[in-house]
Amino acid sequence: MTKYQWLVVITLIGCMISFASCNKTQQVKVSVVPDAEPTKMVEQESSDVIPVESIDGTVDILIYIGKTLWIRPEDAENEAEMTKFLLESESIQVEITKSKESVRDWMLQTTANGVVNVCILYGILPSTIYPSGNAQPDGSVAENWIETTDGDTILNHADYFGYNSSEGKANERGAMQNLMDLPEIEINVYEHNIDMFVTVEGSRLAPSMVHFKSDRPFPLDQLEDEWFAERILASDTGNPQATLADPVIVRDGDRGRLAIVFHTVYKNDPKAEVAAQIINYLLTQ
Ligand SMILES: [Ca+2]
Ligand SMILES: [Ca+2]
Ligand SMILES: [Ca+2]
Repeated sequence: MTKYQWLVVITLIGCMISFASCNKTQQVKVSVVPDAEPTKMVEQESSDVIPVESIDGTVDILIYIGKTLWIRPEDAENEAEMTKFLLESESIQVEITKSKESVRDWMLQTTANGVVNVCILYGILPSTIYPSGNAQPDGSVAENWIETTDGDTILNHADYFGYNSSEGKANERGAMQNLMDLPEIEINVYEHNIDMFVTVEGSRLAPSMVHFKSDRPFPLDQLEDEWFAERILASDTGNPQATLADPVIVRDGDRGRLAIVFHTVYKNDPKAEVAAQIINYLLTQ
């Protein structure tokens, strides 16, 4: 064969190989998840939840119930369903997930997207957004999420925000300290049943608020730098001049927020109603 013929043969073989391998990947994709990225498919298969979830940046509110503490999983699921129902009646897009990977993917898509997003947790911080044992004190997915002027908000129910991770080592006090960049801030873990009296603002903003006993109220007197209490719904005094508050929305200047809502041990608080009322407030700011 001439040099030219050899070239043609080699090119033809090359085309056949690339065509065959291309077909092969496409077949695999179609048989599992039609429009997912290959890397995503692997994660979804290894996850213990629903194989396909339609959670993307168009979802306003994401509720994570994969693991919970100080609230039974079935109770968290009921509260989550009720929260979703209440918000959807206001045309707010809400999804519930048990997948910590979905929480991470959604956070990455909703970081600095110009919209207020809220992530609801029940006493467990997914390790996908804040690596367990405080392995990433700065720059975690969750920290980046609350550092933009979107005003994105992590709303935590039940156990101490961030104290426990979805797996691996507990974060204890470190998570809240690192996420807020306030190295000293801590919630008193030795006291329980602290009376929280509804403030005027609390009953206006969340009509479902009633007097209750908090187990981990937020220490208002430890806020520093640009962090401030944006809304105090209940406090140890019943007015905004207080040292402890729950529920409370705290905000980092004009950036993101944390909302502590019923930090209580296995108590039947109106979590869903108050969360929905707070979110209605946040989304109209
Ligand atoms: Ca956002
Ligand atoms: Ca940090
Ligand atoms: Ca920071």
